[in-house]
Amino acid sequence: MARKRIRSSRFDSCQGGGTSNLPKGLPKGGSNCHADNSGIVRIPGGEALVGTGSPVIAFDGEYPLRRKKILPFWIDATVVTNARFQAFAEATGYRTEAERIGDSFVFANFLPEGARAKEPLAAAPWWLLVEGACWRRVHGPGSENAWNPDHPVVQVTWNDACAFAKWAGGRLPTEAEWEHAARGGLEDVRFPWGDRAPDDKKFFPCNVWQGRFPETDLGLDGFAGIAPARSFAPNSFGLYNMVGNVWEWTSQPFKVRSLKKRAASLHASKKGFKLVKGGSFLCHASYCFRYRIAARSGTSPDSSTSHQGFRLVYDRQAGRGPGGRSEI
Ligand SMILES: [Ca+2]
Repeated sequence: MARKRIRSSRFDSCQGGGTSNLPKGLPKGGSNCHADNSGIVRIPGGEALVGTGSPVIAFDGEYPLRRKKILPFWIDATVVTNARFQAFAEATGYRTEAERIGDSFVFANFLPEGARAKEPLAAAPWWLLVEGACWRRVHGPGSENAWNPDHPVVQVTWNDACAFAKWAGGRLPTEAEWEHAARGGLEDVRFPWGDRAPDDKKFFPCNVWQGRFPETDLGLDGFAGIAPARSFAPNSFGLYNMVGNVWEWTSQPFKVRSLKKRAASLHASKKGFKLVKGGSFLCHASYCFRYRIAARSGTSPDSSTSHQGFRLVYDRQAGRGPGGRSEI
């Protein structure tokens, strides 16, 4: 019961680290890297840009623009799909936190008829805690037919993502790695494709919301809801949907520096939250303009929703050299 209260009270109204809950007997990291290298992209190291000198939501800690040195790494071209997560679940017997607890957060517009929803979040009534919602039934019981192996896995907590990462031989990215990868070598740009912002009329480079939030998503970008992980044009590094579609967990805690005392107190309730990046299909410029590279938010590590996913990074290229390791 206490856990449910925590999940409910610590959920971030907009978009929503440690040890994983790995069951005994899981293989250690490294032994289950990808069978081949398709879908993994090498990202050059060097000086990564993080943040922005022109914040849109300064309260989130987007400012300032800073430079961080990073090593080369490999990253998934897409977020982890349902098919990959299913392989993990079948190989290990892993059950997500939502499966163990028995409920998860669902966007109200997608609630199937007959699904049981508890009280909505006061700060964001479009989020409902629904019994039986999990990565296999994203919107709750009755949504099984909406499950698609090519869609991003969602309804996974940070702890679930860490468990998957350990099995897959990867890890969640740092903010610097994530932003460096998202920029695709374009330096100080707002979006993975450049500086032109998506609009509601004719420029649809990613999966976000069109129309009045939260009443009507016109789906003018082709998707009124989640899109396949490999959709829209990739960035210059070949990475898909670095912004929009689903939020992505990172390895880091959510911290906001240089805030005035009053603003800092408003963030106090997010102690222990994890940093998430990229925004989702529910974002719109009028409400949650966070489908930008420098945008950021924080989510409780035991929260799961229908628009939260993740992708992994790897310190070594899979399938190369002794034991699947390779040199950097
Ligand atoms: Ca859309």
